[in-house]
Amino acid sequence: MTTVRHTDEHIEHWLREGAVILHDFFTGKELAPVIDDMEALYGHLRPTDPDAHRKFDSTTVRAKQFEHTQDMPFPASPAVNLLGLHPALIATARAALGTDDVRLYQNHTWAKFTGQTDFDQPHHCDFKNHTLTAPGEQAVDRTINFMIYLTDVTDAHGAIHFVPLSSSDPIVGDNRMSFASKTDGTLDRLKEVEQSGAAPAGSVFAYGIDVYHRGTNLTAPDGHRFTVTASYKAAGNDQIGWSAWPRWFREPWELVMNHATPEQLGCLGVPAPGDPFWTELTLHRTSERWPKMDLTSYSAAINS
Ligand SMILES: O=C(O)CCC(=O)C(=O)O
Ligand SMILES: [Fe+2]
Repeated sequence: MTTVRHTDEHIEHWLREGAVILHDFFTGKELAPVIDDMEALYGHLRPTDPDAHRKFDSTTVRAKQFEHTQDMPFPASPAVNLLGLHPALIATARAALGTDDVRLYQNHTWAKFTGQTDFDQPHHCDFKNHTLTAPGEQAVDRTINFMIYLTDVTDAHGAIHFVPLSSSDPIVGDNRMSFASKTDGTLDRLKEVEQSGAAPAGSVFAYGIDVYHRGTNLTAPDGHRFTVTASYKAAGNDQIGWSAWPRWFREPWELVMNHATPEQLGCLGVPAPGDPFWTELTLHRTSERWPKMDLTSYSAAINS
């Protein structure tokens, strides 16, 4: 298994266009336990009515779109908890952001079922709930947001639609409203040039918070779309936020803490082996908190 699964062309494309599809990023073997986890988390929520996809309740659309999302840690197996921290994703985030010191600041699972609601969205940029200002211009100020496809995502399975920057710039220019305006024609013009992010399971759609995109509806009868979203920023980029990981301390963090490598934990803000944070006392207190966490490399770095 190689750690680097992106090419220089992928990174150049992402930097230039703000979005790129990475095909065949994860293997079926890697996804299988994650799909089992998703079934355990969401499978029972599948609509039972075979005609459900014809009976949307249009009054509750927006809230219902997000009904089956959860933030890490997920009460399932380590597989789904560690997918967004896969070393190959970390490598792609590092290359895209131009720094080795990256942080995972958002990680959620999302199950969408045909008929659950109408998943159609207007074109928008995600910076609205990732920062209080606007997307930064330098690579290090940007974020890379990975949507990992656990299931085949065709247009009938609600593929994300997006507008590469070279197509949106002539339409919006310097303006970057979170939601494209319906009244001045911007929304329609973006839709005219949008591309589909449809791709098979194992693909990853990588985009930035400055890219116009929208969710689309699932129309395949009995269809479902399972995704994991993992978003990275450069360490020290305090503008960007979503999750404060320790906030949900009652959730099953042992699924992450007992199974993640120091590299993966570093993406959650845990200091690397050799960092002055690690002393005999902090090691002792951490092992008291997480008795099954492997602290060997942290302790070895103190004693070396
Ligand atoms: O799930 C999708 O395809 C896109 C959803 C989206 O863009 C959003 O909720 O911000
Ligand atoms: Fe979005």
